[in-house]
Amino acid sequence: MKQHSLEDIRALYHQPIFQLIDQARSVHQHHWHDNEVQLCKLLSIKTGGCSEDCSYCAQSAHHEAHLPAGKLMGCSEILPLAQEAKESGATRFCMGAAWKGIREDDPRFPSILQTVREVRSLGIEVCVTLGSLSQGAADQLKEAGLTAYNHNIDTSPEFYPNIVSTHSFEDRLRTIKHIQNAGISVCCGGIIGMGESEDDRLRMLEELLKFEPLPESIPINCLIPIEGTPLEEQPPVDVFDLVRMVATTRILFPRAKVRLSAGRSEMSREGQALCFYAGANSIFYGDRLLTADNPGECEDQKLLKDLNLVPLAPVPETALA
Ligand code: SAM
Ligand code: DTB
Ligand code: SF4
Repeated sequence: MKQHSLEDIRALYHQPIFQLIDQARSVHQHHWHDNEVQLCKLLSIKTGGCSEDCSYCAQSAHHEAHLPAGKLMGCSEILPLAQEAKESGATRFCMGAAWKGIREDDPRFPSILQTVREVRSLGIEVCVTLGSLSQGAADQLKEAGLTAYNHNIDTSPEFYPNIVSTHSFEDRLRTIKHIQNAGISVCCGGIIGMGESEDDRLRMLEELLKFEPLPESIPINCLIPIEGTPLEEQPPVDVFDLVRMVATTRILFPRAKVRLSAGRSEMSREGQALCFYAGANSIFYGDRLLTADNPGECEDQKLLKDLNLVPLAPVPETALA
């Protein structure tokens, strides 16, 4: 496969924007049905009280206006919500926990495994994001039928210490290795708008290109500035910077789902349409992300309909087995 240097990535990103979008569109059309968008439903199964100090996060116990720690939701509470998500047209159910991480000997782990097994048996893709994972935990999640694990690198390795001090970029890579070793698809991307430079954004893509195998999905989040966090005053991301980021990601990762993630509530319909045109083919669907607002289902259904986009089918049962 062709190797891309940082210089190449910069050249891609900085070309005239219509040229960049044309190139991304052509890659997208070559690899995907260009009218399909995956709808993923998110659920926070354990909210708040997190030991980590990620400066963007509403769930960190380090910040002034942090959310109180909740308890882990049980399988019987989660299952009807997953069923509802499926009925509403979502083809992936993603569950997030505000944890530093989890090990296979944690007393809460069996409940997670049961939830993964049962949600999976609904015939919907299952993704979890639980923080760092030991190899044993990753292997057991695979066995339970997990489709993908979300663990973002969030930014460049150089900028990472500016946003988190309680774990390192290398810790993130170690967990990703465990997921890959277990044979689980990796969902990994980042956030733009935290005060990082353009080069930090591109360095993040360069790091993702080193993954073996490459990420199956790449969430591009725009920072949602949360009151009471150190990043509360960050200015919004310029929509054309986001479009450039989406298009560059599409070109570099032709087979990945590029997920237009946090921040859509603050985006115009036109801005989102341009992101779909430039190669984004997945969204979080439903009026809530983990703790923050997201456009409601009606609004998204209308947007998809107006753009003649249709939901992407889940990967077939046989491919998940
Ligand atoms: N605790 C786990 C972890 O850190 O991997 C899982 C949950 S964490 C909330 C998942 C991801 O959500 C983060 O890596 C980050 O990319 C994204 N995220 C969290 N807060 C955000 C915010 N305010 N704006 C945009 N993205 C955010
Ligand atoms: C990802 O990259 N974005 C989602 C999902 N993975 C877990 C989370 C976005 C969180 C936005 C802030 C909140 O809801 O608290
Ligand atoms: Fe905790 Fe994840 Fe939020 Fe960091 S991003 S504070 S690890 S929930």
